[in-house]
Amino acid sequence: MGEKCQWCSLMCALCRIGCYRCGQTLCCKEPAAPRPTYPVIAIGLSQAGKSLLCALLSAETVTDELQPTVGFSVKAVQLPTAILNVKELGGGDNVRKYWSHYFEGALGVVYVVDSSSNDDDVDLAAAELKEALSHPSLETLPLLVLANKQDVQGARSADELSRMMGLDVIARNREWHIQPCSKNDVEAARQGLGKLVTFMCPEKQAVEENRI
Ligand SMILES: Nc1nc2c(ncn2[C@@H]2O[C@H](COP(=O)(O)OP(=O)(O)OP(=O)(O)O)[C@@H](O)[C@H]2O)c(=O)[nH]1
Ligand SMILES: [Mg+2]
Repeated sequence: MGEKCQWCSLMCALCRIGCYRCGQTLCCKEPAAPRPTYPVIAIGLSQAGKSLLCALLSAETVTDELQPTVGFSVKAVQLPTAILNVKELGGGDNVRKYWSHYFEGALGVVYVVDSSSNDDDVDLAAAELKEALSHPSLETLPLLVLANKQDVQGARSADELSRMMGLDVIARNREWHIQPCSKNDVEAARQGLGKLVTFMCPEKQAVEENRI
């Protein structure tokens, strides 16, 4: 073997050792800590956009026209520091009276409102939220209100919706946040859910603020 070839073989061997060591270092890295899972319920009047948001947040492709939810549907939403098992309850006039059957075990409440709906529907949405939050299973749980359908012309801002619904009164004695979002801005909804996580687990607050 010529002197050059011997030199090449030596270099290759050194490279292989280097790669092996790198690999070892990578392998020896601590595995990422498992993320906690929180069960939350998502409620709101029919057509507020709960199913679409839940599908988009759980990275599902939505191809067909959505049907009103009958009973409930559960989707896992991945966040940087937690996984939310979101149980969406159908919001139709005939099914809202059954909401309370599904409240037990929830650690947080997501309330979706169609920000483009008329005054009467906003009032109805506020009344239904007030009633739901008075249930013993939800009495102290943190609340995220998603002011959805911000893409619709004339949609109310989150502040306006909050004032109209009287959220500061309805949600007093609990931590709450209102987040504008739409099917075109699902990341905003994801940020809102991140905030809800910080309410459910305050020590996550610092981490979440840096990572979401
Ligand atoms: N323009 C617009 N339309 C939306 C948005 N979100 C949902 N929609 C539409 O609103 C309709 C109702 O959406 P759903 O997600 O089925 O509403 P829901 O709250 O789950 O309704 P129920 O299951 O009956 O309680 C569908 O036609 C959606 O495509 C949005 O952000 N903007
Ligand atoms: Mg639905």
